[in-house]
Amino acid sequence: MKAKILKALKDAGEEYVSGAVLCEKFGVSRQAIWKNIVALKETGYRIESVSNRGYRLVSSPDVLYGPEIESRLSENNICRKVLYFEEVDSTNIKLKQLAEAGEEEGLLVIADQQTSGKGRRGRHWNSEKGEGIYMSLLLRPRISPFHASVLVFITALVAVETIENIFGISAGIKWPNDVVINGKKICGILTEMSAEEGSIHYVVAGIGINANMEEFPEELKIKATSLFLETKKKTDRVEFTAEFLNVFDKFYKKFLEAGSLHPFLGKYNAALVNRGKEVKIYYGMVENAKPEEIETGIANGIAEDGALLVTVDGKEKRIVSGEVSVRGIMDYV
Ligand code: BT5
Repeated sequence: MKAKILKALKDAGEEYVSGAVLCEKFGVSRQAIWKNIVALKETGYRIESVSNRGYRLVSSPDVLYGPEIESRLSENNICRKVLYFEEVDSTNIKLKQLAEAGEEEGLLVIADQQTSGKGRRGRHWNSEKGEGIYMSLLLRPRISPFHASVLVFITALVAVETIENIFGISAGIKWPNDVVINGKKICGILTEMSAEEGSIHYVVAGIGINANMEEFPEELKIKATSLFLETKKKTDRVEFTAEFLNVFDKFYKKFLEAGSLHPFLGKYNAALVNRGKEVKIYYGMVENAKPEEIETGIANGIAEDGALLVTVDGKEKRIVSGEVSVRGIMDYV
């Protein structure tokens, strides 16, 4: 109901919307409308109420408030509910608990801060309070678990498209899961799956976006950037999240319909920052790698299963994500 009322007030812009109109529109009592307005005000929305005229939205807070995000989603969006937390250990952990408890597909957990944000292979994701977007979406696709790993590529493309739609700038992708601008990481993706005997219980798609950070801790400065540092504009995090989910909805449905990554290959390869460039493939840890653990080749793009195709000594090799790390010849990208 809060989402519906917010949407009605937003649609009205500077105009007042009368309580009677809201009652009739949503089939509830004046009392119910009033209660929801009070709750919205407590969350930080400034809503003016004038007798005989009704309600008018004056300003919205910079809070990733669930109903506000829901009010901006396209019809029948795969995301059907947004659960906001001021602080969680990790949105992926939180959502996995909810998925295990039987939550249906389409729940988004979003937080203002993570105390143990997770990267891949036990790495840490820096999650400053109030500045980034940390969210996880619950999916239960009826596809083979072998196919699910490609969701990370689709999610990366969604981030690229959202940045383009909102800021008009082109981000790139560093295979497999990093979205980068000017050689620095702006968004990281961690998809986690629970499956058995050829069927998927669930996939948790976790996305971290560096939105409004003005600086990063020393150890991240050389490889991390934010939308603010790149555009000098503050991101409206609610707007970004809703746009992300609207693009995700389109791409995800297209992927399920096609049953493969095929419709996205061109887009992904066009965004791939290492394409046609020399890369180093690390078969062990990147740090302190022994020479025999490193190969050098030219990255050609990804195949339909998401493998990176790299020409090494004249032969094309398939590099599978999760097994190796790929770096540019000089530095991170
Ligand atoms: C990732 O791992 O890039 C996946 C990050 C996923 C984060 C989201 S936030 C919402 C959801 N809930 C979670 O708990 N996680 C997901 P990986 O490719 O392993 O990269 C991790 C590395 O990136 C770290 O070792 C750092 O070097 C670097 N890093 C950490 N925080 C960063 C940040 N905010 N921006 C850019 N780089 C960062």
